[in-house]
Amino acid sequence: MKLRTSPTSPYARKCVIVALETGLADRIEMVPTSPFGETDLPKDNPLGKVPALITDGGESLFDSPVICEYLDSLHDGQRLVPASGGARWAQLRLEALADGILDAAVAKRIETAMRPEDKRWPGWVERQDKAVVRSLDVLEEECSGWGADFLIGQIAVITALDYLDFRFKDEPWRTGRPRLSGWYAGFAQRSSVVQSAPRE
Ligand SMILES: N[C@@H](CCC(=O)N[C@@H](CS)C(=O)NCC(=O)O)C(=O)O
Repeated sequence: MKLRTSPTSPYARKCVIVALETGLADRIEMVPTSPFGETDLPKDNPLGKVPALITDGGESLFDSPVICEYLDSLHDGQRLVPASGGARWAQLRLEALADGILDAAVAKRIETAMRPEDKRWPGWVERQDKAVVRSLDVLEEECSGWGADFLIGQIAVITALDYLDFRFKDEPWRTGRPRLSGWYAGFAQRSSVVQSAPRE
């Protein structure tokens, strides 16, 4: 398999963490791809985004939740995406919330770091900020119930929190969120998390 990925993409990082957690990393060749540079990425993902996975059968899969669930179907260990029941919906909901934080943070990053200054829209950045704050507050309320779980939802959460540290380190998400900070500290040194840390 091949994973088209960029070392700063948090969505691709979710897939890398899943690959490491499930023991599949050795079966995946990483193909560095810059979605904003000159690239043939659309042949594997018409949306022009990373990550994209090319399976051993030559098919391409895209969108990190789809890739993560596909990888999770290839091993015999504990499922990171529960197959059914309440546990499945709880994990998919948590993944969606964390991915939504990423969507808002990435939109803000594009607006503030890439869009020409005279074309920026402060109201749009404010809207993304509010979405991030509301979602972090929900995580603060809910994280005490996660126990020792490190499933797809928690993988997405740690990826989102690390992305905030990586791109917005002057806007500390830990302030006023002691439980989420404690949860993060407990998992940040996990091998798959350390190995997949974003690199500029
Ligand atoms: N929903 C997608 C989002 C992927 C995404 O937005 N990736 C960014 C890199 S972090 C990208 O390739 N952006 C290029 C673009 O939006 O054109 C996923 O979960 O895989």
